[in-house]
Amino acid sequence: MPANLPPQYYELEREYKAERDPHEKLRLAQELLAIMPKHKGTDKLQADLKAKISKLKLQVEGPSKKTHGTRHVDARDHIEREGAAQIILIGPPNSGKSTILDAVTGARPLIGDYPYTTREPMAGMMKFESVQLQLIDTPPIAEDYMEKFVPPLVRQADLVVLVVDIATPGFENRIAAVFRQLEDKRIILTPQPPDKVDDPRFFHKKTVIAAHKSLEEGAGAGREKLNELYPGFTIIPSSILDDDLMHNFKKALFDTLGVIRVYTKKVGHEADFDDPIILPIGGTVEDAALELHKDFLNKLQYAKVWGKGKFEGQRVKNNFVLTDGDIIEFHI
Ligand SMILES: Nc1nc2c(ncn2[C@@H]2O[C@H](COP(=O)(O)OP(=O)(O)OP(=O)(O)O)[C@@H](O)[C@H]2O)c(=O)[nH]1
Ligand SMILES: [Mg+2]
Repeated sequence: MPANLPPQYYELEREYKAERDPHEKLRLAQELLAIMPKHKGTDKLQADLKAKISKLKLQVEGPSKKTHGTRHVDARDHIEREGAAQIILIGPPNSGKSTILDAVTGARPLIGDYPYTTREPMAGMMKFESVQLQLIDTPPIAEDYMEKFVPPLVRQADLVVLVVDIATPGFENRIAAVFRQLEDKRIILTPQPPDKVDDPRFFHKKTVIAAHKSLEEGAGAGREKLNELYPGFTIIPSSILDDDLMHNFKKALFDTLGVIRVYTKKVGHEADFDDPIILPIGGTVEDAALELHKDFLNKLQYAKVWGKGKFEGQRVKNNFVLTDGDIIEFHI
């Protein structure tokens, strides 16, 4: 099976190969692993890379680490993905990023009515219906300030949420600073990454904008301005003052990810609605089988599917396209 690696992978790999400093090389290897698509075609590549990472770790964290002048590896520039997707909250100071993490996950970040409260990244899990999504809160980005570990975290995430306080005047400049800072690090925040990238040195990151504090005075005008300035972007209103709005916010994030939930069912049993298989939109029976286990597909005789607009228990081929909420029964 072909590896189908994105162009950014090759660019990062080039940097990795040219790098001589083991600390930096380790960081790049971890980043390569994080952005590598995980499927059967990349199994060997993943294994090779993991072996290299172990070696580099030994080199970096072994006896040599006591040598004077060696740089410390920054563990903050990589957070292991958990759940169906990794979503990163970024934005200007005091916009409400930590408050959102606090409101929708079990994580308890520091919240302050002053800028630069958050100094370290923090992850939390957000449950939307049957799906667990990982959210990462980050320190702010401003004209003259961005922590070094923020760009690598942005590159690894599946989705960026740019949190903007639309009730406080002057947010246009504060958002522009976020775009600019990341562009300086060759990251383009975009509503929809292009299929074909002209310059592979640039990462295009799928981004939505959270129009936060949207129940405050002046937020209406702010929202209009935001629509005008960023017409192509999905803009999601949010405010921690309204539970319904936060529910819609979660749903909008899930919808933006473009994934479907497929529930499995054993022959003669009810479907398991607690732990769905998560697939991209357009995912097939074959993809679902591969998600379960890579050997599973070889053993698969046929599958039956239940779902909206289908015959109940319809017997389907491996290339059958599944839709959100389908139930699948594998026969091996
Ligand atoms: N009115 C209102 N205030 C909010 C809302 N969300 C957050 N706040 C307040 O905004 C202030 C900043 O919130 P934080 O969550 O600390 O903001 P942050 O973006 O994490 O800030 P930094 O860590 O400095 O980047 C706090 O006083 C919050 O109580 C909201 O929806 N409505
Ligand atoms: Mg914060």
